[in-house]
Amino acid sequence: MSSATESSIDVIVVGAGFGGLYALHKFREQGLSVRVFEAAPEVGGTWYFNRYPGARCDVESLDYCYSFSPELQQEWTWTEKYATQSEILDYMTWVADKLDLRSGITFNTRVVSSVLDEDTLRWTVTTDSEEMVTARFVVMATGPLSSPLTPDIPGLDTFGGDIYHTAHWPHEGVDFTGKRVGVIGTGSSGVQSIPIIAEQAAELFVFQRTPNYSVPAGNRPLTAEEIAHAKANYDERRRMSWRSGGGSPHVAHPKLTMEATPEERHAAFEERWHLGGVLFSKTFADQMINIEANEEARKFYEEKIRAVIDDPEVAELLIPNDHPIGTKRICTDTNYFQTFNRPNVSLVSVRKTPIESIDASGITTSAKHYDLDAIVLATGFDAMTGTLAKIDIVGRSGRKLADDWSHGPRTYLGLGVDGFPNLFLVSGPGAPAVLANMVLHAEAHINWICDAVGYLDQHGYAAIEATADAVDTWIADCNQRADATLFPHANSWYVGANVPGKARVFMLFIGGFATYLDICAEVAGAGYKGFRLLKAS
Ligand code: N01
Repeated sequence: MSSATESSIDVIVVGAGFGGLYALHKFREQGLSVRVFEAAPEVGGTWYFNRYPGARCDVESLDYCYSFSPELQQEWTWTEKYATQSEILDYMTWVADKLDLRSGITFNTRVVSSVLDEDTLRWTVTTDSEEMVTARFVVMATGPLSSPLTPDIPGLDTFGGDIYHTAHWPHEGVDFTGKRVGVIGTGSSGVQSIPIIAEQAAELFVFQRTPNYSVPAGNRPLTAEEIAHAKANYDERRRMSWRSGGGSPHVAHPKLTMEATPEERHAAFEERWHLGGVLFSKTFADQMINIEANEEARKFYEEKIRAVIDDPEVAELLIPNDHPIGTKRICTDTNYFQTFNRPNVSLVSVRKTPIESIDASGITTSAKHYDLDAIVLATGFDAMTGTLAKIDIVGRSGRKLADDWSHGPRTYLGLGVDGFPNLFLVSGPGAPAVLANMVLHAEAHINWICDAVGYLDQHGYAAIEATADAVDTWIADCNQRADATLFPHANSWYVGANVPGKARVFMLFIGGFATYLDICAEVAGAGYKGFRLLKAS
């Protein structure tokens, strides 16, 4: 690599999404030299790439934004209950400009490797533009859902029309007017984009393998009064979010599901239904633990969905029957099920009639051929570990992170890995991550990492490294907590089931956001219990 340039700094951050942007700001405030590498030409991370029609966040906009700066919180005004991708991206670019973050970010640059020098305990990071930078600390803010999956369907590359992936949507948008469109995939991305595509397309064929639970967002513009009230009470809203199970200011019903009367239960489900979206799975505290409780939620759900689908046979296909409700992330939609009442929309169960191949003119299932002008792949991600696996991360004794994780990711607190001193993960496996509000989660992780770095500096240490024992214990704890819930019953991306050959491991800490934060604080307060603190040699 003769053209490589080399320099040396304190911190390298990979990724300029919510985590990376805050890391840059926070490390700078701490007086450290820091650089961010971002593959995209702009900030935003997942919100830069996932701009398919209908893309919105399923966490309320008033909660899905930075809490660290009261000034930012007061100055920005969200327009809708659930923000669109473009509004979130506007917010992130606004924050980047306001905090002068762009000067610290190298865009259009992908990190290809990160290699530890065991003698100096420094990392050398190499990019696809052949730049090499060494740093004391590397922070992987690479995002849990940033490695899109393209299905291995024979003939996909022979298709004569246009192929789009929801996670790589063209920036100029796509006009499907008059087109015959096929959408493969009915997870959150499919569920959000299908209603909008249906409004444009001449004909839309939805190729569904597994039906998903989806709860209407109940999205609407925020009123001036709501915004004023939220801004006046942000401290309390945030306090509740930090102490919650998922990083939002909503608490479960005070009774357990079966302790409530049928009327109380119905009223509680109805209230959550109107709140909209993913939090339906937290109506009652025991809903994800007790199958009887879960079944109550599922029955309520089924009634709601059957009521809006005209054709009972189509309803039968759209209602999941293979996993407890909430054990895969509940989708958040606007008119998803109603879309199947449209005369130009057909549901194709590829469970019943599998896709066999794609040719120049369309998709062939075991039953028939569908002539198409465009195919949309809403086929998801190699979640949690996919992006990290693409970076050649080499720690002690030449050990590669990807090899160490071949039987499932191994971390301590989702923050550190044994054998990889001074390498930090943001919202990585072993943390609540996607089970919580990802903005607050990223803030919590960056705060913890910055405090740890400050502690090392104050006490004359060169490095911090999770011990193998702490990792083993943490993973065992994560597994034990997961096994006590209904989550492992589903073939979800939480367990890697959507990626052929991926180790089946529940990759998240499911004990709740507040509990997790308490554990992280306790670890730090005890002088970084479970980590080795190393002096420079
Ligand atoms: O991906 P998914 P996603 N043939 O993996 C199907 C977040 N998110 O991008 O279930 C046919 O959920 C696959 O079928 P099956 C959110 O956390 C949030 O939609 O494997 N079908 C499934 O239906 C979410 O959970 C928001 O049988 C194939 C679909 O593709 C996560 O991202 C919005 C197939 C993939 O669904 C991932 O969501 C968007 C094949 N060969 C995303 N391969 C919000 O904030 C795959 N499928 C609202």
